[in-house]
Formats: sequence, structure tokens, C-alpha cells
Amino acid sequence: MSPAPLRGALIGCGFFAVNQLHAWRDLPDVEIVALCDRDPARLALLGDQFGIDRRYADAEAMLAAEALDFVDVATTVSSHRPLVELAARRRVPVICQKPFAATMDDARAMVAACAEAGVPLMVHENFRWQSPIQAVRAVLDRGDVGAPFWGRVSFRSGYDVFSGQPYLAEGSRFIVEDLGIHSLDVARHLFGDVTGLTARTRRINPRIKGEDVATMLLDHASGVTTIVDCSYATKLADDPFPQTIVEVDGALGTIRLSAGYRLTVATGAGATETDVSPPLLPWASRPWHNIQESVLAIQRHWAECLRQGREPQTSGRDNLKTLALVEAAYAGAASRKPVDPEDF
Ligand code: NAD
Ligand code: 89Y
Repeated sequence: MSPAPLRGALIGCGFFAVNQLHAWRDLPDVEIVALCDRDPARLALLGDQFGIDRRYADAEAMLAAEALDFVDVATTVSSHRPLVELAARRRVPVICQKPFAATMDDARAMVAACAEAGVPLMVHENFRWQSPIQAVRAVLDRGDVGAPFWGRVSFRSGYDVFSGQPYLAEGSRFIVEDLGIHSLDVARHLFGDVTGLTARTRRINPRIKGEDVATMLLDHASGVTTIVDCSYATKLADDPFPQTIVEVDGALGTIRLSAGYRLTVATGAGATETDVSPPLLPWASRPWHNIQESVLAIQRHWAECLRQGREPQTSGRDNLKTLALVEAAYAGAASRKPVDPEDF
């Protein structure tokens, strides 16, 4: 007999949460039993769309009233710490969207609160779960190109992200905290932890407050050197949004994940080109389908880890290292000096 579905609740019924709710609905062993948003219109919209009748304007009230196996926090960053600490106090396992926290102090406090309460905590850091990125990782793991010595993780686009997420235009920080955070996590996933970082940032779009271009040079403990670059000011003939382009040079060959989800592996034995396009899930829409599929993958991973008592890949503890790279990038861009992520 299969076990009873995990009972989850979601807090924050905004722009991105709809993807999370679709993905939860795709997982037969999970049921979202309650929703929370302080905006009644958004709560009603998603409640009606997904047929979820137990609705709350206040997260504290929801956690007091519902018997939950986990809570999924899909709000923006300013509410992450109070909501994660609330879940810890209530001893409810918690997923928190990226960026996990606005400061390292907040992030450490959130990790400590969950650890002290014995509560699993995962950051919804989904880009490493995109199937094209997983395909690159699989080639690296097979050893076909030998030990990597150089890499590039690149995201360059002119896509208007501000219409769906207007808050992205308003903060003093933009691309590193919002998008570069994913690229930095992908770099960690592919090449390991980072011991040094040099960064340069620019703001090109005059209608936003934060930086929309960042170029970072990373030293990995593995000896690999990488470039992580991102831009929302790059106007291309074929905008690849939201594809991450990856290049790897290894001792025995190269990997290129190019626009159009083409994966080319070249070794002494010749070259192969594979189409690693993500599937278009029934509820997904182009060009977001790549991100949408990774939402399903990370949420499946969470459910498996929760049932098996395993630490998720992007646990709160793990994500402190990605967040430290974000802080290092801002500090390094301001000082124009190389920085050690350990200092954050
Ligand atoms: P949004 O502003 O559209 O939605 C947030 C919702 O949370 C709003 O409806 C708001 O009313 C609600 N909310 C805020 N604080 C609350 C609280 N304390 N209690 C109850 N409800 C509360 O934001 P969004 O664009 O959906 O982004 C949410 C998060 O998802 C952000 O952190 C963003 O960076 C992240 N995001 C992640 C990805 C990804 O691929 N992982 C993609 C897009 C956005
Ligand atoms: O918020 C961002 C994210 O996490 O993925 C893409 C995005 O929606 C805009 O940069």
C-alpha cells in the first residue's frame, strides 16, 4: 500500500507560485491542502484555480490550524526569515524560495533555527535541476572530457522580466541577487566550492535601480577557473531567455551547452551533438518551460528527501555557500578587489 500523501501548504500566491502549485499537483504523493497570502485577490485566484479551499491571510494562523508535513514559502525575500523561523517554531519542514535571505546574518539565523528545531530546510534553488544542466553534469560525471580546468556559466538576455516581477526594477540589488544567484549555484554544482571571486557590475537600463550586468571570475577549490556572467541588457537576434549557456574545457575534451539546448561533447574520439531540450510539461509555456520543468524536479527531490530523511542538495546549510558568493560579488564589485567568500 502506498503511503499517505505528504500534506503541504504554500505561502505566497504570486507570479511564480503558480508553477510550484502545478508541479505539486504533478506529484501523486503530495497534496497541497492550504494556501496563504495576505493579498485576498491573489489568494482567491490561485485557490480557485487549484481547487484549494483552506485559505489564510496570515501564516501564523495557518500553521496553528493545519496539520502539515511541510510548508512551501514562495514569497519575496523580505518575508523569508520570519516565515522560515515560524515554520521552525512550529516544527514544520520548510522550503524557501531564493534568494534565501537578504543578509548572511539572516540566512545563518534561519539555518540555525531549523537545525535547533530538527526541521528539514531546502532552498528552492532550481536552476541546477534544469535537464540541460543535469545533462552537462552527467557528461562530467562520466569522465568523458577528463578533469575540467576551465568553465563558463553564462546567462545573457534582453527579456523583459520587469513586467511579471516589477519589484526586480525597484531594489538597489538586481541581477546578481535575482539571477546570478542561480548561475553561481550552477557553477558550484558543476565545478565545486569557490575559494576566490572577482566581480564587475554595471547598470545599463536607466529605468531600474540595481545592476543588470555582472561578470565574475571564480577560483574553485577543485582548481577549475570559471567565468560566471549574466546580463539583462543584452539585445540578441534570438533571445535565449531563460537558457543558461555552459562551456567546459577538460583535459580530454570539451562540453558546450549552446543556445537551442544543443549539447556538444568533443573528445579525441570525435564529437557528438545532442538535443537536450527540456520537455514541455502540459501546464508549461515557452520560453519558461525550462525553468518550469526544474520546479517539478526540485519539488520531487524535496518529497523524496523528506520521506527518506535525507538532506536535500540545496539545503539551507548548502545554500549559505551560494549566498556567500552573492555577497562576495557585491563586495568585490564595490571594492574592485578579489574577495574570499569565506569572509562572508
Ligand atoms: P510576487 O510578489 O509576485 O508574489 C509574492 C506573494 O507573496 C504576493 O502575492 C504577496 O502578497 C505574498 N506575500 C508576501 N509576504 C507574505 C507574507 N508574510 N504572508 C503571506 N503572503 C505574503 O513574487 P514572485 O515573483 O512570485 O517571487 C516570489 C519569490 O520567487 C521571489 O523570492 C523570487 O526571487 C522567486 N522566484 C524564483 C524563481 C525561480 O526560478 N526559482 C523564478 C521567479 C521568482
Ligand atoms: O526571478 C528570476 C528567477 O529566479 O528566474 C528568472 C527570474 O524570474 C527573472 O530573472
